[in-house]
Parts: sequence; structure tokens; C-alpha cells
Amino acid sequence: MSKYRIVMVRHGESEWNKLNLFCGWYDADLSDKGKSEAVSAGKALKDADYTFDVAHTSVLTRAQETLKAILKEINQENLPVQKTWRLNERHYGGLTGMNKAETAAKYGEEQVQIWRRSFDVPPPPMEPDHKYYDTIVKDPRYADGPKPEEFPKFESLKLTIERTLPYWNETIIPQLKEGKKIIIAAHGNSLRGIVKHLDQLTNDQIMGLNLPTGIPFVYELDENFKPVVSMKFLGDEETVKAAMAAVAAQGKAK
Ligand code: DG2
Repeated sequence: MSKYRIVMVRHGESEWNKLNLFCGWYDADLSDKGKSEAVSAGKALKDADYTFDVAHTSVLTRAQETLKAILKEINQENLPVQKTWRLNERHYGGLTGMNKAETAAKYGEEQVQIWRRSFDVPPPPMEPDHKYYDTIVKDPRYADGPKPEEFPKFESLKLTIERTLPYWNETIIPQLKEGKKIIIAAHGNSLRGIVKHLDQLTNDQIMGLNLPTGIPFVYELDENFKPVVSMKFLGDEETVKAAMAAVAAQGKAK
């Protein structure tokens, strides 16, 4: 029987999604399309009568702005929002800022698929001479964490899950137990990590999951936090399928 319900959403299209660049911890803004996806996500939640007691998001602008637009649409602009680097996108290391299709043309689509979707093969590290190294490492938003020794220079999905799950277990689960209605606005891979955990997907199964931007999805969980309803999108099936296929295709050489 369903005891808990939680809504998750990947942020709307970012400027770097639009340009098809590996983004990771770079703080890209939402594109105009992404802003309207966020509004549509809010309308879909409003139409389905969703309200929340608390929201969680990453420390990155694209997720926060998506959440803000959603909360505006559902008239909950004053909802408490908890922000954490643990919900950040996975750190794309040395690939950050590179075009996904050009990278596929240079290194092969198979290699790019491994970098994007394998469970435990990380991208190359972001070296100190990388264009965005200082922008990210010295960003004051990270003053409270991660600690210097845990600050990632690259992350596989496995490493992403290792820093996201403590937040799920120590912050989200206790709030669900208190009966709080929760929304999480985060990123393609931080959410894939949570989905893998909830649905107990194998390392191979998770490779096939591409989350679309700006379409909320719902989990209903039993008393042991096992899904009774998994990843139910608030969007029409064909649109969701096409959006997932478009994300998968971002790694194809043009
Ligand atoms: C994308 C995900 O992250 O890329 O970092 O480029 O969700 O923050 O837009 P997001 C990025 P893929 O893993 O789908 O290539």
C-alpha cells in the first residue's frame, strides 16, 4: 500500500543543454525554452492539485530557477527550500564545456555513451588548468561543503550516488516519515541516482534511462520506502518518450 509520495523534476532546458555542452557543476542558466518548461511543470502540478510542505534542490541556478517557477505556478512561493550540493548534477570533469556531438565525432559515440551513461566509468578529471576549474572550485557557494578533500574533480554515476544518497537517507526520508509532502528539483544524473536506488535498477538497466527536462514525475512508496508507483510522469506518454529519446541522442555525432 502506498504510504509516501514524492515528486521529482529535472530542471528545464539550460543554455548549455541547448548548446549540447557537458555541463556538470558549471552554473548554466535556463534557456527561454527551459523557463517555459518550468512554468509548464508548475501548471501540470497545479492541474493535478499538488501542494508541498518542503522543497529540495541543488546549489545550481538551473534547478533553483525551475523550482522557483514551479512554486510560483502552484502559489507556494514561500515554501521552505533546502539547497544542497549533494543534489548537484554529476561533475563532468574534463568534459565540462565540451560539445557532446563533437566529442562523439572525436572519440566515438561508444566512448561518449560510456562517459555519459556507464555506472562506474568516470569522465577524465578536471585539471587545474581547465577553463572552468577556478570558477567551480573557488565558487563561494561551496564554502559550506563539499569539504576540500571531498570536492569532486570528476564523477561517475556511482560516485554521484555515493554523495546524493546520504542526503536522501538522512534528510528526505525523515521528512517523509514526518508526513511532509516533498518536491525535489534537481538534475538528470543526480535524479537517475535516486531512481536507481528506489527501483533497485541494475548497473545495466540504469544505462538506458534518460530523464527529460522539465517534466515532473511521481513516486509512491510503501512503509519500507519501496515503490508502489514508479516514475509516473505528469505528461503525455508520447511527449515523454520523445523527450527521453532526444536526451539519449545528444551523444550522437552529427
Ligand atoms: C547534463 C546531463 O546535466 O548530461 O551535465 O550536461 O541535468 O544538469 O542538464 P543537467 C550535463 P547527460 O548526462 O544527459 O549527458
